[in-house]
Amino acid sequence: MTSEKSIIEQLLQSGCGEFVVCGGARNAGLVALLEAAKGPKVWKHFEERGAAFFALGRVKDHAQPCAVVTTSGTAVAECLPAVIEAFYTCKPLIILSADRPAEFRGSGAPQTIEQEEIFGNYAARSLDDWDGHGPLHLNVPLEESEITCDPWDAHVEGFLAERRSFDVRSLLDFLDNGVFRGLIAMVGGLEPEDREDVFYFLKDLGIPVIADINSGIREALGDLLVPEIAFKGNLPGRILRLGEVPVGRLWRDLEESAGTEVLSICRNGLPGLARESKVIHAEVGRVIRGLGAADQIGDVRDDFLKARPLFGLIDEKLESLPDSEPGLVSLLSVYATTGESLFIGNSLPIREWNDFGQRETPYARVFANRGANGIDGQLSTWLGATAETPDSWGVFGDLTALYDLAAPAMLPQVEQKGRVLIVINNGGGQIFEKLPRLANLTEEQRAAIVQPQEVRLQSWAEMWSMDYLKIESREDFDKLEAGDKTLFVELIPDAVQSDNF
Ligand SMILES: Cc1ncc(C[n+]2csc(CCOP(=O)(O)OP(=O)(O)O)c2C)c(N)n1
Repeated sequence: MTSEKSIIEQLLQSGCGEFVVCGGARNAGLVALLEAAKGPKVWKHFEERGAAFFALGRVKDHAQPCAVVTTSGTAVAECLPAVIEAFYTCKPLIILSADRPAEFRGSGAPQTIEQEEIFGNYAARSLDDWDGHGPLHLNVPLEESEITCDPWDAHVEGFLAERRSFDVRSLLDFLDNGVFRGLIAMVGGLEPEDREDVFYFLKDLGIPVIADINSGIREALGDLLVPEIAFKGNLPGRILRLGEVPVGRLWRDLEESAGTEVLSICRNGLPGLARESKVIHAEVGRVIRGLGAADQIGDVRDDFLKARPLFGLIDEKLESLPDSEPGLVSLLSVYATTGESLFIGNSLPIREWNDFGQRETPYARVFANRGANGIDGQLSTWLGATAETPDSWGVFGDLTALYDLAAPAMLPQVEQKGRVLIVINNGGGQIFEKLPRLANLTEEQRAAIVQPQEVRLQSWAEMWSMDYLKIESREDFDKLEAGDKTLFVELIPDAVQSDNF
């Protein structure tokens, strides 16, 4: 038991105060010790993939490390998707895996796999090599000795990730000569602590802004906000990207638009484009503070003049097709302002919220999982990120929800008051129906990509003791009322209206 205890103590000293423990014999000593410890918070889950995403959600919530504790074998491998997501979003997710003793390696003995480097370059492999800006994997070979442990006081130290150094010169240059060809900002997902700095910076610059819902500042931007569609085929000379890679189509089109210079300021230091562009690798808020006051640049190409009327056209369309998917998402965006937090799972709902969501009332807290754009583990991440937050709203596509069907197993451990889980059940991966590239495929070929499905999810809601509401039209929203138990809303858009939209 001494090696188990010392490894847990090292994690506590590194600022890890929460653990998600999964069942197994090899890790039973670690689990028993954590259960007996006074101090750390311990969550329990039977399914390691969901557990790792839930732990990632905990990291998102309080910006402190959280560890998943697994047994040996494929249990460790189940954590890979969450580790990858944590890598691209620089989150201190820790995987503590029990392994069989060294002499078992390569033996093919039961539940013995090659665990040591299983996460490749995605995770640091010792506390000494870990800077706190991404995942850490501690793989501990353990004997299966008898377990005895008494209650013990475990002290959790504060967590501090290493500070990155950066140079603001490239940002200064970017905001200086050359802006006469137009400068706009594209704001992707932002960390909560970066939002205020970004908001005031953009106000000072006075430039047009395309902001994703998970930036957390979209609705506060007022007149600076412009719809992405205004720039299709009409790109400015420069784009300043702040935060995570923007979700919309326009960013992808930039790949082919060498005439537009791009500067990204982001935590993971990755350009998000395969073509030439510049990057400042640091926390966005710190870079902006490092710049000091920013001079007004304004709208040098009259983009506001051209872009703003488009909002009016969008609103007219929403009025005329109220039960289309955009119509229902638009109304949902109004109802969701009553929540304490909002999580949007996959690409299409994020794009729809960006384009059609209400633009007046900021949401209290907004989250998404956009590091690797996976549709896996989304519900689990949401539950982790809002485990202690009442009135939490989460919005997901149907395939995204079907991917994480066991996630509600965590509901009894998390805050359920006012919780609203919304699945937009449009019968498969409708994002692919919008890809021009697929327009010439046969029905069968398209079906293999869209994966249409016809399941209704009411019985899933019953299985996990959630309340259930089906919304098929604007009027059905009158019945939407959150209670003490999680409310599951199955939102089924009118397919014909959606097509017309
Ligand atoms: C793990 C994973 N597998 C596959 C994909 C590719 N993918 C992106 S969106 C999508 C469809 C999502 O469908 P749904 O959740 O129903 O949302 P919709 O597009 O209909 O809003 C798929 C399969 C992915 N991003 N992640």
